[in-house]
Amino acid sequence: MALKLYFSPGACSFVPHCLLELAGASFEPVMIKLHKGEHRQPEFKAINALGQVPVLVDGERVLTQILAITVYLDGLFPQAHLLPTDLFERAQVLQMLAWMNNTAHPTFTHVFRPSNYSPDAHVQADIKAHASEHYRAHLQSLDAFVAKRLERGEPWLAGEFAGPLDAYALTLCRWGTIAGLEPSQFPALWAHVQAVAKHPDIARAVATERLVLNTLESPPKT
Ligand SMILES: N[C@@H](CCC(=O)N[C@@H](CS)C(=O)NCC(=O)O)C(=O)O
Repeated sequence: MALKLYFSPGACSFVPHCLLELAGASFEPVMIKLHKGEHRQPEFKAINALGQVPVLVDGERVLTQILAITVYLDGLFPQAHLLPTDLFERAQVLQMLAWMNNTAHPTFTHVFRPSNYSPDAHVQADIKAHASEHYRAHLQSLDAFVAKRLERGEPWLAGEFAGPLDAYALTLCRWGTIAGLEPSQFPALWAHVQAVAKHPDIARAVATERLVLNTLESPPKT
């Protein structure tokens, strides 16, 4: 199997990166440096016209979007239990994954890259301030979600097996620190993120991407 993952350290591509590690997949990680604009180069745009990571390549097949990649990897590696097999539980995990991907994530993009939304520096400052408050509220919701899920006595957000929700929770919490949000204000989330980073498979992805969980303690790596 010739799997390739186009990723950028610290970006949302961390989620499929963790899934590949959790699945024990043999894959080639291909680093795209977003801060150097490599995602806007014609070579990369020929692979993903949207100019975004992650991109999963399986031989001749090219797949983008974290939700789609998650479902695909779950099908390729059923032994890894990346998604629950019970239909309703599976839909619930995808429901939360969709919220992370289509609500929390784009809010952070407004904080991190307000220039995507206006060329005017004053407007950008307003966008950033407003989105930061929204992002704090999203992390509070995520904190409540984590606390509720872990109340069930299972170690990971989908139950017995670590998966996409755990990896995305780590990413969103880490991005919070880039937005200036001290992670200890989200106690259940922050405790879980630290446990997620210690999962032996996820720890490999953390090491490859050289991620610091709380960037307020050292310079951010985006
Ligand atoms: N909904 C997309 C989001 C992808 C995305 O926003 N990727 C970011 C990195 S976290 C990116 O490549 N940004 C570069 C850009 O949009 O210019 C997915 O699930 O893959």
